[in-house]
Amino acid sequence: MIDLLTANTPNGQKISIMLEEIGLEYKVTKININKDDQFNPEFRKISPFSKIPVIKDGEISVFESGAILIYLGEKSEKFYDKSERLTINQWLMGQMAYVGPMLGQHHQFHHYNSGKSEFGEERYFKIAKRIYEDLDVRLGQSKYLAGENYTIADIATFPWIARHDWHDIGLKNFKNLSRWYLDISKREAVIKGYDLLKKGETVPGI
Ligand SMILES: N[C@@H](CCC(=O)N[C@@H](CS)C(=O)NCC(=O)O)C(=O)O
Repeated sequence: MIDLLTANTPNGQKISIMLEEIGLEYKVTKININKDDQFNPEFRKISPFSKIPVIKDGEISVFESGAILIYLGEKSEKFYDKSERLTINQWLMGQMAYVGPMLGQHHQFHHYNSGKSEFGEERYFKIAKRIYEDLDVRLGQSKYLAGENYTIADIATFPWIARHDWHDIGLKNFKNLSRWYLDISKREAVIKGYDLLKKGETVPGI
């Protein structure tokens, strides 16, 4: 049984979606990041940057959502096909290093703290729009980010685009990205994994 230590954020949802997709038994341990649970010394032993998500699999613990997706992809031999790894890794790293962090800043300036910094709002709005445009171009060339198959790169990216209401970029104007989003949002594992805290959270439509 895998223990998923997490919160209901996009980075947390990546892992619950993956666990639902591969059908491994898991339990969720909620880390309340609004109440500083992440700084608990016990948690810091397995999460050196004091961040969710983390998984414990017996004696093994893994932090960083990209590393967790790779670990689970290798373990289950699902959504991380050996022959496609070079391409999957590029889209996964792009999500980890660019798409997630930039959209995360856009959430901070545009959604949570609008009116506090014109520079921050403009900068991250522009970057978020570029991300939508670039993903739309890619998804005009292939069905999923890493090619014709649904992979951990899609699982990593989906929960970030699911916050599209906060982004105000207009997801429905991006034909290929919308097609990809709607396709993934219908998956049973995605619907279940999205509601990881069992609070009735539903995947947003467009
Ligand atoms: N690169 C990390 C980012 C994780 C991350 O930013 N987690 C946030 C929630 S989405 C967190 O734990 N924040 C609490 C804090 O920074 O104190 C990953 O993908 O796992």
